[in-house]
Amino acid sequence: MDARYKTREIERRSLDVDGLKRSFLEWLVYSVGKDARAATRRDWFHTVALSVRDRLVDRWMDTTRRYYQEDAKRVYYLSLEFLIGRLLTNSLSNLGIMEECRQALDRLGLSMDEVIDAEPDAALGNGGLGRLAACFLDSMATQALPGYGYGIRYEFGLFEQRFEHGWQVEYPEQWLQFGNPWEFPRPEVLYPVQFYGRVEEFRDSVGEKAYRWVDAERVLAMAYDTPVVGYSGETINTLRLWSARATRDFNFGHFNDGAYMKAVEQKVLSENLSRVLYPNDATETGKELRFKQEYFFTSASLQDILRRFLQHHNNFDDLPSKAAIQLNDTHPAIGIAEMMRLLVDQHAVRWDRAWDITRATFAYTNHTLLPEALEAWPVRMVERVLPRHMQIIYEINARFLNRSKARAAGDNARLARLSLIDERGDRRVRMGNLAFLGSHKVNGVSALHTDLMKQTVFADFHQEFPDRITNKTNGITPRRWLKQANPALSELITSRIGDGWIHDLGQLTSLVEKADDVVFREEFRRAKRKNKKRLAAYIARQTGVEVQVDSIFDVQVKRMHEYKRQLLNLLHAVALYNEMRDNPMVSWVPVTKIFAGKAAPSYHMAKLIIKLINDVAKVVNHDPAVHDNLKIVYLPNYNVTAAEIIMPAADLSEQISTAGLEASGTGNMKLALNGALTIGTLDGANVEIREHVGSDNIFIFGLTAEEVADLKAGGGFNPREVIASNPSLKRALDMISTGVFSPEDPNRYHPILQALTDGGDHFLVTADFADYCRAQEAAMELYRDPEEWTRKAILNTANMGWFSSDRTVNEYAQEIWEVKPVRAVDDGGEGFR
Ligand code: OX2
Repeated sequence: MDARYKTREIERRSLDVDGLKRSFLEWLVYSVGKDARAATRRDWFHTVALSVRDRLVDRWMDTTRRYYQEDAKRVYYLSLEFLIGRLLTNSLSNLGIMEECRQALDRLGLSMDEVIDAEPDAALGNGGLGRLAACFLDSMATQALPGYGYGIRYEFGLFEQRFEHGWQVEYPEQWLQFGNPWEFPRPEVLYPVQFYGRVEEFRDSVGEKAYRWVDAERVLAMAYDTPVVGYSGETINTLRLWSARATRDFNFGHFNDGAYMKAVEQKVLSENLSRVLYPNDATETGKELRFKQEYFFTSASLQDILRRFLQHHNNFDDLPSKAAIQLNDTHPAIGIAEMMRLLVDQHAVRWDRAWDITRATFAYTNHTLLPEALEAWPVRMVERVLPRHMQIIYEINARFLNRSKARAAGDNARLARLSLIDERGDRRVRMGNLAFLGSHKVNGVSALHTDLMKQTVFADFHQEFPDRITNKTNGITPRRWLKQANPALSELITSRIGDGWIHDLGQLTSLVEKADDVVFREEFRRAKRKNKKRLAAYIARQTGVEVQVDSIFDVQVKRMHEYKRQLLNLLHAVALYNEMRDNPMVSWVPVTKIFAGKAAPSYHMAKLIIKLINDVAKVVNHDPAVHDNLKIVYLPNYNVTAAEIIMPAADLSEQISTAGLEASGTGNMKLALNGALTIGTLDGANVEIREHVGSDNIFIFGLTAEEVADLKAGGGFNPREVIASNPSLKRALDMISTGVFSPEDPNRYHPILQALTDGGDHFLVTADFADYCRAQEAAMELYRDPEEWTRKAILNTANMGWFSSDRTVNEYAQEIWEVKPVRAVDDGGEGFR
């Protein structure tokens, strides 16, 4: 071997400080093309990322080879969203070379924090659903499960949120502008995806009726691969994202008739498919481009999955024992029809067999019961965009309804509900029903949500298929959400119980007894305080507001949505503001209300609530009468990177959705794991958090899901009466409606007041207000006793181990996917730690 190549080879693998430093310098010069004097922070980030990437590639290829050689059963996680965030700290930390890297940079006179800060935040998702997908990737790799993520490589991720005069304004998020050092373009991994055209019927070789999809437009899907580093670096899985490329099969007719430019233009437009992430969280837009995105990435992924399968097999009967396909919500549900098309039309598999194979391969996760989020595409559009799929959906439906008819015994209403087609109004394809029918397992994301699925949206399907619905309560990765985000607490924990918790979070229960240890409590408080200082500095930088580190950091960070009830939190803030002004002699517990979260650009009510929070903040933060005992801040542009600073610093975690409407929540888990006490309703995973941390260590308030359902069934309630009987609520609402917070436009908030009164207060803000205030008072009272507060905070951290996404992913692996870990054979200690 060439000697020079050999030294590079060694350098490439070396994980010590000198080796890292040498490789940084080499990368800077030979790949980034700068010398150390001219290099910017961004150049250094690229340099470091590329050097780290070098150290992944061998392990990555080993992993892929291992799966291939063992012909392991793979899991394919199909998701329109992966909310990844930054990857540098994640890679360094999972490889165990964080300190070495810091020192190597130090020797070059560089600050590691600045290098880390130069990485853009990959926001290829909206919120919980996309972040869950990213946590699952981490957990699959950590547990050596052969898991692949499949999605879209959006050129523009979730918009950047800025505030202009307190209003949310959206800016494009150009995360790829300076290149992405983590991805490997695969120009040779290219699949055609078709749209439009028509279906032709013909007779196959044995004289049976068959169909072909002709005259369609074609787009190409090109793969970009990102390595997914598991903890310890033993297993490195793949996230494969598709980018749209125009085909080059020009119609030569166009050249002759002078329409060349038009033809090219058309081709260029086809690349819009992977241009931008739709910015709606748990609501659908019903746009054709969105439907095409869904089919685009699903079709490319299935073609890729079948290609991989066919390398080893020629009998599709084996597919379910070699591939599990998980549908992250209904976004990839068209995959059911696509799999049928690929099997029946392209591989000549008989319908019944194809259906059994499809169902045994697919599983579907439902993430919400909100009616506005249940996808239903107009039949006319599906027919036009995917004519063959529409036929296939009709065929699936006909066979299913035929079978069910016998059991339904003339109950036509029931058959209408089971149908894949909603016949009311303009006919629509119900993607949830398609996903349910085409899957062998269907799961909810918390115990309560799964029960409600059985009772509500999927009640009829649950009767038809009583074994199909199963619960898989969400989880979060402890690597990113404790080890990386909260070094202060991580180090404290490791100093007492070792570092086994990083891959086995249940070990945190050993901390339970430490809750009674004064010294440990003191250290726990010190770690929290350090994190609060870091957040206070961040708040000052982002908003200019100075907050007291000793105040309660009362945190509500999540998408802005009426059902999440940021408005309830804000009304409490106004009530508290009034009380503080009325009673200046009382020694108030200082409170900092911290909000963050984006609103969908077309969700006017959500944007108005953001403006209201900013308006109230302006008044309260400048009022000398409250003596700085109350501050309100709205942090702009909430994303994974911001969450990593916020979660570790919170004292109080706001999880206050109208019961029955938040499927699970995962921010609730991140906050409690980092030692925040939850104030929340019995909704989503809050119910299970209470079971784990103990009802003494959580503030529960409000109507239960059952009470909410009964209230609605009984015709609702009268919010005006509730308001009239609660002076503090009435006063807060009066102030908002008379323009105390918006003197320049006193009527600005009438839509909000309208919704709370004549609108019927759909989300029960007024109904839960009094009990919420009671719970807030209890929290403030407890905060006066730091020892007792800390004891409860420790018990939260100690008992949150069950909420690791390792546990969640294991449940999926065993009960839905039937996949097993594929571990590396011992490499004689040469590999990563
Ligand atoms: C979210 C749900 O709203 C949230 O409760 C859940 O924790 C998260 O998914 C992960 O399961 N879009 N986002 C969600 O649902 C949909 C649809």
